[in-house]
Amino acid sequence: MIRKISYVMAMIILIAGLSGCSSNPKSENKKADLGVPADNELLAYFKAQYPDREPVQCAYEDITSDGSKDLIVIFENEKDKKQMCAVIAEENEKHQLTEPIPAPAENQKIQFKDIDEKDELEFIVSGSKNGSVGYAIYRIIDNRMINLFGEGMEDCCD
Ligand SMILES: [Ca+2]
Ligand SMILES: [Ca+2]
Repeated sequence: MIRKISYVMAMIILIAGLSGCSSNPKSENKKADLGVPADNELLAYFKAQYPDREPVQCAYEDITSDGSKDLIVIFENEKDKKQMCAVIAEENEKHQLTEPIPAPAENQKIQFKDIDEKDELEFIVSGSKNGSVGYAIYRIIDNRMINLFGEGMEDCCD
């Protein structure tokens, strides 16, 4: 009798294990690459400050010319609109967040380029919305993300 019960138990465990494997959700892998490791310190800071904002694309580089790397985050806000801001790394984790500005709705890409070959490193944000593409070059000035030059951003941003 005991042997029969343990046999049934073993079968149940085996079946549960198999079905567990086959029904493993594949959506876990669907999440696009953020551009930085999930344990990035500034990304963690951003998420802690704004749990309602879902990062979709990030880039990690020193954009304030002070030797510490900062983080640019394109995210989806509470209203499902894409926005972006920068997390400026400061000592003692007193990081500064720039005011969010509109970001491209789809195919967001962030590239770094020192366009004037001096001072702060500039960055280019590009993307699209319903087939309209746009890009703009930004620089951090007084803790704000300033659009220096661009084309079509109003058509591709949310
Ligand atoms: Ca910096
Ligand atoms: Ca520069």
